[in-house]
Amino acid sequence: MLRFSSLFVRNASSNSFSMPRILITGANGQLGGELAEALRGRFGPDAVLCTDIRVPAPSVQSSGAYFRYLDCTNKDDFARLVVEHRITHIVHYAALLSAIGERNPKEALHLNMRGTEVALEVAQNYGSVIMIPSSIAAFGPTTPRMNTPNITIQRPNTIYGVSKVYAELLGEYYHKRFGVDFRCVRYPGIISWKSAPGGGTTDWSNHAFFAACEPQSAYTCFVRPDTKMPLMYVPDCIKGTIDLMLADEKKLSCRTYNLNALSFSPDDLARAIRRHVPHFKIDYAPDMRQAIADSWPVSLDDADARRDWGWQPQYSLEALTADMLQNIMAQRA
Ligand code: AKB
Repeated sequence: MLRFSSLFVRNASSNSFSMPRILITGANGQLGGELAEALRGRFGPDAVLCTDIRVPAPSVQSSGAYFRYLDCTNKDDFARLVVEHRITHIVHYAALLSAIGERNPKEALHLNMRGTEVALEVAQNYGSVIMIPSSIAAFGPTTPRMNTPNITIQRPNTIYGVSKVYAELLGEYYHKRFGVDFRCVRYPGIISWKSAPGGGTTDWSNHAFFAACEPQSAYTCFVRPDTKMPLMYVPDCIKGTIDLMLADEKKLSCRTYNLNALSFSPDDLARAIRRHVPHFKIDYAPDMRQAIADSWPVSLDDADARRDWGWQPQYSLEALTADMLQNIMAQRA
């Protein structure tokens, strides 16, 4: 049954849409619910269709967005939703992340690669704008680690990283060869309180906050204290995603953009948390995720995103820490 009520009109001459209608795959992950909420706030209650293979996550339910089951590797099912809901924009989040991907490389290979191929095919067939976020995982041990350029060496050594390089290159190929409006941002680790991340190497940055709010206020971190990584608070991530999704195509000098915000280590974060929770304790038991973290950049050069579509993160480590702790405590009260 068609649930969306507002009319979608594509302006063929400018390739713009009077009323975006957005389908999100993998919406039950860390970011889908928050993105859906922000998009509904901007474009109205009918603007967003969340999809996943699992029952709707609490953040998706509380966003109020419509929800449909979708295995994004199934092209017919994907196309049917795009047609029935007159989708103008696809945000393709469904993927197995870095750490969980290493535990299930074949599953990651199928979901991440095939999901990307299907999403691009559907976008081509139905003229949707397609946003496929990439990641710092698309870089590897031979990439320059400080202020990593937008165009540089990309030889990742995780299956997730390989699949993200594939998504970047395939999306750019579909853009050049078939005119698909493909857009991509390389996310750093994202910190959020409404939904937890699942299976990433940057997850320590979220876990530490939730552990700090437990009565014993102690956390055992799976990477070393000095492991500095690129990180970002979720409001900046959502804003950057929407800004690129809606940016005037004429202003885009490329299709894949680095996004930088903060770089900090578990030790830096522990000190920031202790300003609010003085008895917070952290100890360290590095595991296989250390090697992944060591192969990724420390910071990214995002000058292209700043110049082309005005990217500018808002949150400092201090502001993020205060906001995270306040929200987690309020959620538990
Ligand atoms: C991960 O750690 O795998 C993700 C990412 C950086 O893409 N958070």
